[in-house]
Amino acid sequence: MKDKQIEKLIKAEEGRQKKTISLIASENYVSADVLKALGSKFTNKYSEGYPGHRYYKGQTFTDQVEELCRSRALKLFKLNSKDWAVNVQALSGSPANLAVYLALVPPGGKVMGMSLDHGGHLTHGHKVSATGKIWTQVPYGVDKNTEVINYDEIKKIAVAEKPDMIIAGYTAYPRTVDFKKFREIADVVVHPEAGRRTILMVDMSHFAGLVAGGAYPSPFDYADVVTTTTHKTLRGPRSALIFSRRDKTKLNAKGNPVSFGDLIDKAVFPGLQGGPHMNQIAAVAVTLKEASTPAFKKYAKQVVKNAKVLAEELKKMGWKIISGGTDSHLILVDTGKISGAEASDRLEKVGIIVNKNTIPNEPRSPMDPSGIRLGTAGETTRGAKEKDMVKLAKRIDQALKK
Ligand code: DSN
Repeated sequence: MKDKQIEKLIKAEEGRQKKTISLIASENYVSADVLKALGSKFTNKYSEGYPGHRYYKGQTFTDQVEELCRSRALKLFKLNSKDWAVNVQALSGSPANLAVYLALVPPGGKVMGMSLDHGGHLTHGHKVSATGKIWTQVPYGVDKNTEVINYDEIKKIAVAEKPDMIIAGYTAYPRTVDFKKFREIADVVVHPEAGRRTILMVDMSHFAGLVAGGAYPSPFDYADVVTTTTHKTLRGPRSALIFSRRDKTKLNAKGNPVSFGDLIDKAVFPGLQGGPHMNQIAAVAVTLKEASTPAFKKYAKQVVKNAKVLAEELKKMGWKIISGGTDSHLILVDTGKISGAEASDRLEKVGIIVNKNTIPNEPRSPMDPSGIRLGTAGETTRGAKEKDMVKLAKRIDQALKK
């Protein structure tokens, strides 16, 4: 590289990644092919619009890349293009969620999402996010005693509040989600004025790779809309996908039905974004092909096995694991006498990178919370197995107890 300052920083970051263990649940290590696509000359191209309907000329290959990305996305999750639409242009998870609400929920409408301290995401209607300013969050949480989702409680809130949309799928919830129960809850809430029931959106950003690999329940049989980032368990570049059922429609100003997919496409572009990042879309396409291999299935299963062992080992050492364990790649640890901030500092000093995290009914603040979140997606990519998790638990315990 001619720019020696940036070259030096890239090398330094490569060295940092090599020398440390990342247990950040939303991180992973992409393949050389994904990096190659990201660094490709598709970055030079402006492609506002969608395949076949662009504003600038020169789109022969961008159209092919975007079509391939869409068809691979549908195929990976066993979806039929007659029944499902997919948008691959959202730049990342937050704009993807924002686009869905812009498309489907009127300003001021209610989005029912899990509160931040219980494991929900900022874009599930938290007040500091645009999603909590434009729309009204109806928060729900986990059960006080079991720390898992209590579907009866959620139903009660939904019936009382009549949200326009219910969001399932979280950022710091380690357990599986019963999407069928969420569907039943959404179906109970009727909006006669709109001629439909409450929309069910699943944000599967954290566990998309596990769904692809058959290691976590799929939301597609029950959700109307599914959003996901592509860089967590799915192991791709930073980007997002938005899936929507073609038979779901909303009436436009003239009273004609418009499909969710068309409304979402319009909300992404021109509603929120300009030109899509075609190099990113090419890299997502590479990711989706990689995730459809038998090796990826094995990987996804190993991610969950590793997380279960790590959680069990930490439990044996006396650490309180929120909800008592995990069914996914993610573990939430109550760090007890020390704060999550102190715990993450101590772990960084011994080369283990984690994030501080709120725990359900957080008594402290998000900047200085009571827990840490651990994830096994990255280390499993690097080949870690159960025995490595036993060793890792010991290192974590030593750093936190000293
Ligand atoms: N920052 C991501 C995570 O860590 O879960 C979500 O936006």
